Amino acid sequence: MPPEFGMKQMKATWKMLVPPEQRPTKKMNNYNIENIFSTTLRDSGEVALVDGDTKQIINIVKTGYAVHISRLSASGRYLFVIGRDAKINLIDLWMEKPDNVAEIKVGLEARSVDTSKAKGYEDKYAIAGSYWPPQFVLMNGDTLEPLKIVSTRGMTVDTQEYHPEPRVASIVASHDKPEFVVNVKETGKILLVNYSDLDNLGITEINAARFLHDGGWDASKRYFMVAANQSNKVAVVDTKDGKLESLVDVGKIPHPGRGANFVHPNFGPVWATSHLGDESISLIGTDPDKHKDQAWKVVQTLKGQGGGSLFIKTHPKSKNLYVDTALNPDAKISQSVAVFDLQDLNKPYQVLPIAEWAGLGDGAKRVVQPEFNRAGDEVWFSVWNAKDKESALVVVDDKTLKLKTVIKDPKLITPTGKFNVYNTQHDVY
Ligand code: DHE
Repeated sequence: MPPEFGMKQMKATWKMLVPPEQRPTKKMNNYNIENIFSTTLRDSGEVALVDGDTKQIINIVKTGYAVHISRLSASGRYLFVIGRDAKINLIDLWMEKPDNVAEIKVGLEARSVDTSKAKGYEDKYAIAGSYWPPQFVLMNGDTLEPLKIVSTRGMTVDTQEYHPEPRVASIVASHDKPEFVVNVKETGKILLVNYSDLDNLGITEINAARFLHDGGWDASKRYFMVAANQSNKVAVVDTKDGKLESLVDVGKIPHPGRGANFVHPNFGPVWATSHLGDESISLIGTDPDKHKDQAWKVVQTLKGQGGGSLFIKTHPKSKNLYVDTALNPDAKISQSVAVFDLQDLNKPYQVLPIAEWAGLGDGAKRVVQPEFNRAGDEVWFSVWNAKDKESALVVVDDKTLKLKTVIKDPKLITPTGKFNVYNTQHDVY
């Protein structure tokens, strides 16, 4: 059994590199910070901050081991990065050269981090969930000082047996209420953690389904849609009423990332997920007011290039839906993406040979995680190669589906996730 990791251990790892009073009082650089892409460099334990306007690397910032995701504070000033080793880095984007200002280790293994987004709590708190120990911790938003740790050990949702190590998967902050949505994988419970009073913490425990993993908001940001991956379901939580809205059967092992929201030509607003286990893309109706009959039902299933899909993406200004197949065993499929026309979903998808466009040498060259720029007119892909091989970022013009730019640099080692500041801050997807 690995050791526990409580307040004492967390405090011992907590480093304040630049205290808040020594930080800038206004933005000290000329970057358009809303269009910076925090790019995971998985195997070098760093993020590359890439200027979305000039396509230049602003800084390479040291982070945790096998760094995983980035999230933004409500104001867009602070960037939070978490590694698999449960190390969190707090990066201040107002600095002349954005860099780390604080760090902490919150456990031995972790995947998720987010920050308080509700009115009156902007930039106030951060939260991180860990795989080990099974717990989440609330921290000060501008210092990472750990404030409160909550264990997630408990009973499973179905057979109601004790689970000693239910891992914390995705966490998302409500924009409307002082609440974090915390998804506990093995117990299948979704916790709505109200952070308005840390001493009398209110937690609403919602029964969903086992194996909760990744997810995102519907377009209205009222409903959180989360994959219960090995259950082949998507759980829908109504964060306004604080209850489970529905459990929707989808394809095999849904893996949405944060999913994709768009207006279906016949069925109104939908949220979409692709799958690891099959080639399907499930479109779920999300508008119970105006499209009651379609709400929380799979209204259409698209057929993509194959299984092994990790991420799917569109943008409110885009007419395209991009579906990667990064883990498909066929190199032709893992090195390209499918693009569906949102105005005519019955049209065959187009295939963009992203890895070929990157013009790299040999290697796996998996094409992973589409991410839009601030304007919503470019979509960025990582071409993820091994650590000792060349990788790249490929930028595609969303209107023409033509190659716009290839970003290459010896420092871009194993790029995977990319987090556009504005889109991540406002949950635009
Ligand atoms: Fe991830 C999100 C867990 C492997 C890239 N990944 C997530 C989330 C979880 C998770 C719980 C949701 C976080 C949130 O929203 O708060 N990931 C895991 C694993 O347990 C798993 C399967 C195995 C592991 O050893 O970690 C795993 N993930 C990977 C990868 O191998 C990926 C493809 C490459 C990498 O960088 O490690 C990868 N995961 C990502 C990315 C996101 C993510 C890019 C965020 C997507 C987004 O658009 O928000």
